[in-house]
Amino acid sequence: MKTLNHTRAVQAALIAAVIGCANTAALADIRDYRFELVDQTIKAGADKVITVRLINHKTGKAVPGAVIFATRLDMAPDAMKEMVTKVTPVPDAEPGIYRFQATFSMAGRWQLTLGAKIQGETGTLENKLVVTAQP
Ligand SMILES: [Cu+2]
Repeated sequence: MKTLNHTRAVQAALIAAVIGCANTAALADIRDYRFELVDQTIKAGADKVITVRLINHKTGKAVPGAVIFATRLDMAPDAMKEMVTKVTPVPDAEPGIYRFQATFSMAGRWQLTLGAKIQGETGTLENKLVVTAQP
């Protein structure tokens, strides 16, 4: 009886390990996605629109319907992390395309941080993109 219980415990541990692996695999899926800048540069000034594309880089397909819940735009790439500008989402025109309006008060490199949830995927996508504002 003791041996049987022991075997069961080992089986339970193995099942737990397998489930653990499955969870890791699901979390890894979120890494198949990324945002890409449609234009690497933008004109400095008020109310400029940044356009990004969300793709699954395994399939190469555009991904519509992502819920973007965190955005930040700052000049961290030019050592001005404290220089932050407000980011306003603009309703997306085409599937897989996401637009954000912001004021680029200064020429230089700006880092856009996006947090997103993707339909059917566990976990959160976090992406940082660097856009250059030109004078
Ligand atoms: Cu600056």
